[in-house]
Amino acid sequence: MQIEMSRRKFLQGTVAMSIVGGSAVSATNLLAKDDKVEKKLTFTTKTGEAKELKLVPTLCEMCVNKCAAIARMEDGVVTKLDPNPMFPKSKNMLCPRGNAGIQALYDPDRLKYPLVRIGEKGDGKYKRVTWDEAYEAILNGTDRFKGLAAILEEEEDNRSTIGYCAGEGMAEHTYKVFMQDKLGSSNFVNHASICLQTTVSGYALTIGGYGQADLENANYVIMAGANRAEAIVTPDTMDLFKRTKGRGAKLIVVDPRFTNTASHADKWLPIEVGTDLAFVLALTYVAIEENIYNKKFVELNFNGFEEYKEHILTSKYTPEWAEKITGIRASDIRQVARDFMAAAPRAIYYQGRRTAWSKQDFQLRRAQAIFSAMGGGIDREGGIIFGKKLPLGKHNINTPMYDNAQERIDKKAAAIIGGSGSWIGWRNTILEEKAAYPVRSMFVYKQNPMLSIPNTAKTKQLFEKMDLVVVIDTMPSDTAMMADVILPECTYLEREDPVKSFGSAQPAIALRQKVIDPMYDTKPVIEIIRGLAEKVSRPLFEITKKFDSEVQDAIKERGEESVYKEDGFDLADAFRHSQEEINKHMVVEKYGEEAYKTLLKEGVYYPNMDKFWKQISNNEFQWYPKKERFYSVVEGEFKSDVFHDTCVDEKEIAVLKKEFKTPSGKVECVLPNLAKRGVSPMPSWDDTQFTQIPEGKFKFITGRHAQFTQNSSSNNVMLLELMPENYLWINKRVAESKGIKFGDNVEVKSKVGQITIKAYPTEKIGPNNLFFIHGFGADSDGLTFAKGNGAADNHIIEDIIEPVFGSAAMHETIVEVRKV
Ligand SMILES: Nc1nc2c(c(=O)[nH]1)N[C@H]1C(S)=C(S)[C@@H](COP(=O)(O)OP(=O)(O)OC[C@H]3O[C@@H](n4cnc5c(=O)[nH]c(N)nc54)[C@H](O)[C@@H]3O)O[C@H]1N2
Ligand SMILES: Nc1nc2c(c(=O)[nH]1)N[C@H]1C(S)=C(S)[C@@H](COP(=O)(O)OP(=O)(O)OC[C@H]3O[C@@H](n4cnc5c(=O)[nH]c(N)nc54)[C@H](O)[C@@H]3O)O[C@H]1N2
Ligand code: SF4
Ligand SMILES: [Mo]
Repeated sequence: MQIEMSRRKFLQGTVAMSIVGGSAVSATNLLAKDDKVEKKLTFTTKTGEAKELKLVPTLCEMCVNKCAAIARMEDGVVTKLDPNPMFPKSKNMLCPRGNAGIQALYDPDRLKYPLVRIGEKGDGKYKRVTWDEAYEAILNGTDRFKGLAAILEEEEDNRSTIGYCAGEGMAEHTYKVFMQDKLGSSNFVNHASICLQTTVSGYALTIGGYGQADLENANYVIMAGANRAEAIVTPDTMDLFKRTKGRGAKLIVVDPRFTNTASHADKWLPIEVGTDLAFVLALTYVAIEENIYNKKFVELNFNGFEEYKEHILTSKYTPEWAEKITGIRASDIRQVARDFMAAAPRAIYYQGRRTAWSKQDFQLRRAQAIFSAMGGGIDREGGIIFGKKLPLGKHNINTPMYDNAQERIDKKAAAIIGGSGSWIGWRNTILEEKAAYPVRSMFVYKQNPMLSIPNTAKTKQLFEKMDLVVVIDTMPSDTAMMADVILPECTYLEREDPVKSFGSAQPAIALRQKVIDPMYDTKPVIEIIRGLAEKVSRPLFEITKKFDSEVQDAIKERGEESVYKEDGFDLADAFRHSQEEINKHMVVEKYGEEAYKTLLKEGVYYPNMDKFWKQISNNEFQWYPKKERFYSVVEGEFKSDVFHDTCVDEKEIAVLKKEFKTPSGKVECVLPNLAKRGVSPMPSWDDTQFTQIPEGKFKFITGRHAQFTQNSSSNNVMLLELMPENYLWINKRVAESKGIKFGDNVEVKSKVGQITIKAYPTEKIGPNNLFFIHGFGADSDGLTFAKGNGAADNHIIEDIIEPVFGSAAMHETIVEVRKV
């Protein structure tokens, strides 16, 4: 109650007021006061009355989309964020979270200084230290924990003993360069295996790339389990609703919940959770049986279609068969298949985004890709397109070789483990002591695994087991509370990040520039790493010298200094240049000085922007004239070599395609190499991989809300005012039968945990499922506004993995519910 009141008071003022309010209401042991900052906090201003006004183009980092924004600075305070109309990806849009990005900067609970643990792990007791003291603690430990030097000495220079993870972000690569290329660890996990690994890989192996759904030009869209109205993805969200509003495109939504996207659809098909594969196989059956697919396109572009056709027909994947599994009427399935093919090639089975659903997810994505391609809507207007990516200049790195570093530990966790691994498989391999060697340290950058990986109890155990945990974050997250050393990064508005090229039919380069100097004692990750590299480089090289016979031989031949410098063991050499210098070099090398100037001024650059870009009406723009866009075919063969902004490492996809020998330019119906790994070479339904729901229980599902980003924005008071906590969606009749009313406290329990949450009885979910929004229920004492709001789903979601890529299967957990 206390918090509720202060929250309201907090929001009464202007943005600048909220800075003042923020300092008044925050008081935890993490939030020691800083005199210099206090002076800044007494500053008040109102938009429009400032002496000095500065507009700085930047890129939003409130979620993965990276919309272009313009920050308004008034007398040194960021007072507003507006959309930047120059960027074709975000199309002059900033969502509510983008607007509230200002509060990421002025959040009173922000991490302000480097901190070193002085209490027990998890109890939140930290000491403020200087950056050098923090680096010293990482290198040599304290009386509470071990440092890198001792760990690497004991592990005889096996660099892979230092595990590391990262959330999606523009500087993820910089961090990876340090941890992997320079420090030498192979043990990396990131968001792919808890997000989009199955769909990106499924599409890459089937049609050559994940591509982009050209929703702006499609006439028929099947959106199954993708919630574009609430889980915002640019430009898809804007393109889709621009078309569906004017009824220019027909939208079919398949989702066990009546989402806001479903409310904009022509048809909502509620589906039994985990059965989409049966739905798609039946759509394929209808298209084949009724001979309504695009034969010319299939003939030109498919490999193995006859075999697939045979497989679909002999397996009898009929709509009647699928009805029993999916709960969707056979007549609806027939209608959707017919309408889809009638609208094709301007018809798309949307690829999906967070596809960490069920054990059959990879085959589902393959089946979707094949069905979509059967309409011919690949690499042409209104289909799935590959477009173009504008190249950037190169920035070379001198990478050392460590003879004793071993390969990653989770290779056996699933059939195909790529460079970003299986988060759950990796964690469980360590906990079950199945790894070939111990992983003893964990570096965490911009990720909150305590709340984002299924089965929080196990993630906690992982951090407890580690000798050294280092967390680089902007907020005292639940994960930061498990750290030995916390390194505070400044927020995105306080730094320039690596320049980025965004591929699409309308490609562009965009730059996140620094809007305001870093507040408190925070810095960008590149500077954090530079300092750490300078500190640890020599002492860790001493350990390599001791255990690495290759290095010993090289030293005998060429002398120590030559090996240290020339072979890349100087870990700081990759970070000598500032981010600004690197960005300038990467743009100027390819496009010249003028292009770089345009990029600084507008935040966006693409060739011919000055000629192509036009404002058409108040909120309508042209980025590229239609004939200048990059669609590569109208008829004939397609090219699928171009990668998209999928936040999965492009190199990894290239390795995958090579490994599975998918000749570029063909739709691959059959992948014989999959069989060698025990995976079906063609999409087929496997009953044994389907989780039945026992009587009286429910299958739990998870998902997003338009105003929050995963676990990133849970302390943002601007957003919390819109929705302070999450509620359990429970079918109205089920709730009635259990005597559960709106707002009642209920307990939801699974095999791995239990949570308490308030109930929201609704018709928008069927009787077999329960749902609540992901991203609530934080437990960190440092988060004044987020702590204890609603419940965290990963406390109850089981750590079940999808067997092909080791992705999380987040919708396979059986739960029970009772009123408490
Ligand atoms: N506002 C907002 N926007 C975001 C994000 C955010 O956190 N907040 N996050 C970004 C990120 S990282 C991602 S990956 C994307 C996620 O984008 P989406 O994948 O579109 O969104 P989700 O809400 O995670 O899940 C989609 C839907 O799957 C449904 N579903 C569950 N089980 C099944 C099933 O078996 N079959 C079918 N057909 N549907 C099922 C759920 O009810 C849910 O509505 O959003 C991005 N955009
Ligand atoms: N149950 C369930 N689990 C899920 C999902 C779900 O829907 N349900 N969604 C899944 C999906 S799609 C994804 S992508 C993942 C996302 O999971 P994560 O990759 O863990 O991402 P977030 O939860 O957004 O947490 C990001 C962390 O980075 C910090 N941060 C934000 N900005 C910065 C910055 O500029 N610098 C630094 N250093 N830190 C910063 C935030 O404070 C936060 O602690 O979660 C997955 N897990
Ligand atoms: S969708 Fe919203 S939160 Fe995500 S980058 Fe764009 S404005 Fe920011
Ligand atoms: Mo995601």
